[in-house]
Amino acid sequence: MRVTEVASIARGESIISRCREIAEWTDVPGEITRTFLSPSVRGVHALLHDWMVQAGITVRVDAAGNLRGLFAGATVDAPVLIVGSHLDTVPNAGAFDGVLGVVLGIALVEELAGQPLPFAIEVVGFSEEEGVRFSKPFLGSMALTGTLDSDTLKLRDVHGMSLSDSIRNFGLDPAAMAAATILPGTFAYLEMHIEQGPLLESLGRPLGVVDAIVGQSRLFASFTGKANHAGTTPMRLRHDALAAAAEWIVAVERIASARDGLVATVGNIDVLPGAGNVIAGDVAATLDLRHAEDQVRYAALDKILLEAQQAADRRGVEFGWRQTMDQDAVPMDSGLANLLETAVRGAGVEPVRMMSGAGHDAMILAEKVPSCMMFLRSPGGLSHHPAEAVLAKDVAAALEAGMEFLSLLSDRHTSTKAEE
Ligand code: HGY
Ligand code: MN
Ligand code: MN
Repeated sequence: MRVTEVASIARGESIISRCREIAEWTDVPGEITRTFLSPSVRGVHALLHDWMVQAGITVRVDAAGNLRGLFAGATVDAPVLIVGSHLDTVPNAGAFDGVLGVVLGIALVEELAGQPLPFAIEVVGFSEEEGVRFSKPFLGSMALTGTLDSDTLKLRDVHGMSLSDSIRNFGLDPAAMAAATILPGTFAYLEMHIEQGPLLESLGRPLGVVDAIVGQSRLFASFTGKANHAGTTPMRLRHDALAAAAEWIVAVERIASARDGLVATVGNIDVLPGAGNVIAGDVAATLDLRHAEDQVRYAALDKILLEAQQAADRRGVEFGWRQTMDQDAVPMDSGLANLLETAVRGAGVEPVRMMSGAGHDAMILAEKVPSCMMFLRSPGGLSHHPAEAVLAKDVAAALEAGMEFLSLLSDRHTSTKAEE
């Protein structure tokens, strides 16, 4: 079912302009920042709702704030393919991380022009993947897998509001979380997402097919020393929390640089009291550690924690840490990945089979639903940055590959039915 000429560059541009229209909804004027069920999400939901309804999709918002659009299959008992990604962003983000996968999902349904397939398509815009507001990622997709539990609902944001109250504030009912799980008959999940890295561009290729998503460890580290006067305290009498943290951060970089495929980031640091003429008494820092092999990541984490303890001990500073994420590497469904590879080739593009260094909702959905991911080239390898981009010709190719994928899935369903 090759898309007619519509999957042209113009079609790619129309999808890009929709992503940019969504980007105008932000919590922070002048940049793109949208966190879990923040006021700007209402505007995003309204835009997507209208586009979905025009495409013949029925729309609801579930108890976790996920936008759930269902395009019915040919029969009432038709199985369900989910096509989706997330609608939240990191602070000062680009316009395509997450959003592109939802807009492309709607575009696939639009290409069907009302013609039902042997399966329904549920286009999902997840409410929270980045983990910014409650320091816990994947809240939206966890609702679909039934793992958004009561403890998680008690998490509080920096203003002290609980996750459950933020849901109520948005006009939703956290008690209805059970109705947010995946629909009966859901047989596969497809996420189309920008690569957010340099590989596809370095190979001159527009589309990739993901084999696995790397594992992640995220934690908060704390260094507790003794604030004191910067002018009167001799160096040998100091308990400088920031000096301890600084030595640790350089050690984190050294440990990660020494192992292929290992990445470690201290992305945020808070220093108290934070005055130039006061020795830092307290430092809180984040750590994000990733690798495709879990044992490598675990071993690196042990080394990194030992380095922190030693840097603190050398200064009479206390070190503590609180893990917020321990997500093992997640392989994508090989059958779907192979089908997706065939679909990309059917769209006239030679696909690249690759790992994902970025986390995605697919790693949560994969616990319950065979999942696959298609990557689009990231110009400059840039993401989590306002200059994040995507090429219209690559979006057109992704749409055409997505249509090929639907066609291959339809053929598979039709032949399975015939055998029954
Ligand atoms: O951090 C990540 O890997 C993803 O962009 N949330
Ligand atoms: Mn992201
Ligand atoms: Mn993302």
